[in-house]
Amino acid sequence: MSHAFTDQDIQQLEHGEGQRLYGDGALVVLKGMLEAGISYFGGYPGSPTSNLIDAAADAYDKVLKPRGIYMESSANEMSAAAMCTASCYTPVRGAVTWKVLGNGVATDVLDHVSQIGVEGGTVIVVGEDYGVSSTTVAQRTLPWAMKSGIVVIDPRADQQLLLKLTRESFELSEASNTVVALLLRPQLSHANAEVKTANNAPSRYNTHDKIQFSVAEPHRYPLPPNTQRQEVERYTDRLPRAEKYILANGLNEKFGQGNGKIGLITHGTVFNTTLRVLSLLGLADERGTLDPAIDLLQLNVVNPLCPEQLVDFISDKEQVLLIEEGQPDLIEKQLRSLLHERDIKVPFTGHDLIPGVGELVPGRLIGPLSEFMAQHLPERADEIKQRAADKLQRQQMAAKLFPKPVTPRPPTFCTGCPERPVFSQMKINEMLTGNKDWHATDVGCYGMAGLAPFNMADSNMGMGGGLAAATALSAMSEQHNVSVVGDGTLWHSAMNTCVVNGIYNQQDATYVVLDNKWTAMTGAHENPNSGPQLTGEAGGGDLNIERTFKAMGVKQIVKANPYKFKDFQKKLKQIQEPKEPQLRVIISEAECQLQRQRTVKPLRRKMLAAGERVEVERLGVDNDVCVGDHACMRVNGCPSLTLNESNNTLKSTQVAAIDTNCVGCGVCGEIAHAARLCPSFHKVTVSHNIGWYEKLWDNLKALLIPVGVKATGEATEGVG
Ligand SMILES: Cc1ncc(C[n+]2csc(CCOP(=O)(O)OP(=O)(O)O)c2C)c(N)n1
Ligand code: SF4
Ligand code: SF4
Repeated sequence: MSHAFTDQDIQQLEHGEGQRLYGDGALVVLKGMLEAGISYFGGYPGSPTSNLIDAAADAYDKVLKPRGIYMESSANEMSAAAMCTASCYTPVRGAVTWKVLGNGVATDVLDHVSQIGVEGGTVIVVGEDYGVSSTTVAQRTLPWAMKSGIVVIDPRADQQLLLKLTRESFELSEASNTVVALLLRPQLSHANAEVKTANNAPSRYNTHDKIQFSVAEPHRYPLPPNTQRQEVERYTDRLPRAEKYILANGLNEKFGQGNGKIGLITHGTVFNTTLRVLSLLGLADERGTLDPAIDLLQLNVVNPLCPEQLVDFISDKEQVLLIEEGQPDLIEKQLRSLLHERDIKVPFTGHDLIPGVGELVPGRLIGPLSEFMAQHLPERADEIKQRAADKLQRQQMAAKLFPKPVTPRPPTFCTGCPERPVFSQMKINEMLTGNKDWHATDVGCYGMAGLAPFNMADSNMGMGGGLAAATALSAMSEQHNVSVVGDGTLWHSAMNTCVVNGIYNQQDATYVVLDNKWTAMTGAHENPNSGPQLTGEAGGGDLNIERTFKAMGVKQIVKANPYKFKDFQKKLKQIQEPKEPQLRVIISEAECQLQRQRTVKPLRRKMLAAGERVEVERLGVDNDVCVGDHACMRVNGCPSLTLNESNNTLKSTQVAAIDTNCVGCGVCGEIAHAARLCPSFHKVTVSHNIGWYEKLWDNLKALLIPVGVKATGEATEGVG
């Protein structure tokens, strides 16, 4: 694993009452869990909560394991959700984590946990990414949680409050026997701050102090007639108890002097955006003190809402504005219906003014908020409008300072990535044969094949659903089906959803398994294919992909090295040759380059420091030979393969060049060769700490051919 946290970071998790911890939202949440006395933790990685799994894994040996906290590298979100069963039947506290998309994967199991109810505090830390900085589908956790009767905590961006609400979420869960989802948005997860800590609490039971005997009560078994009774209990008893706890413990917060005529209602990190905009409009100071005309109710809990608190806040106002982010607008619908039921006549504004779709960043909020404030604070209207206009003007001025728009930087494969050549191969095949295959991708780095320069992924339908997304299509289309999956996704769910489904239904397809040994896109996490677990402990069993396919009855299966172009292309071609309809598998085996470099580079530094000989390979482009048609880039896209001015002033375009980040994977040279493009690529071996004899020989050569020798004593050698 990429080990994101230092020993000093982790050591702070032991801090007690009144001490300080400096760290990101993930570290703060982990500290909150320890202060709450959890007995188990698990989950599945995904941004923006991958760092929580990293923090727990990095803390495992020193903090979690000695306390007897069970930590699991869950196979997927459903496995993580199932682990929460421990809290249904015993008073142990536990937490799991996944990103918002994982809600869907966990649902079936979690619906059972939620319906039965929990004895011990049960918290899911959901990576909420409504602004979709790193997610394929824009969605909120709220609608999902509401249908499953789950409490949702949506904290404003304040790490101290996050620490408190993490602890409180376990209390709230126990007070209401309800599962709690704690939303961790990127604004909190990836922001660093200092917090004051409290003592860690011992867990009730753990791997050292084991539960002697536990037996589930029959009435808590989820089958009719218990099902109906549990449903009644959930909505008439448990959630109302949650509501009482929220009120009694002040989980929602009021800001302002309490007698303002304008009431604003915010939730989550929308609070911080609103305060920023109010301060730009001159209606709040930098520290968040509001203009006396304004009161604000911040909903840190968005399900359930507390009607009495809302009515109390709204009733004495002249105007109320709800600033709710995203769809469906469930807070607004509930509030409007509450005002209607109670016959409250206070004018209420919501998505009729505030943008209803998309993240509410300050630039999108300043227009509607200034309009609202200018209308309802007429004596300040000119100043408010002027401030909003000034802000807009400053933005336009800043934009004009750039002679050209900033170059877009769409996501792309890393330098030397082993997945890129697979798509280069497919692209070249298509160019050579004129046949366009149907490519269903799955969820992982390879999903970027849908972007430039490949533009060749046809579908991307959710984790583990890739090949299955192409069953009907492969049966009904003349096109070949060549679909891809990563080892992480294969073990997450595709082995069942796609492979079992495909074999059973005689799907005619070629399945390319990108075996890079890691769940790479989340920041390199272990999966059953990596061997060890996230914690570094050994994984049980030998989950070998090739043997598993064979055992499942796949007859055509072959392994290939994606960097060996000719061999890979031959095998890919062979396996696609028409035979009876069946699932054919090609395993592209090469480690994630980013992760490989994390091992290689420190090792190389160590060898250099010890004076040992080190050879580093790189590719280069001959500036004089390159004609500048950029064809090599169109089927590659390696960030190290870039552009340079030509030495020849007669050439009308820039020529290709390779920067010093090149890891020498050789792919661009192979592409140039495979696509019969040009002979301008050459491989260079940079040798460090060479011996005296070699140095002498090189110097002699340099006298004859004055290129290739560096004054530092490093020798370079062209190898064709
Ligand atoms: C349901 C769900 N859970 C988690 C994620 C987060 N996620 C995005 S890419 C990815 C890694 C996939 O790993 P793998 O298939 O091995 O592909 P690689 O990134 O290694 O190429 C994960 C877990 C997600 N998008 N959806
Ligand atoms: S993280 Fe690894 S698998 Fe993903 S693009 Fe980078 S090198 Fe390729
Ligand atoms: S050899 Fe080419 S494709 Fe490989 S890392 Fe270097 S520039 Fe990129």
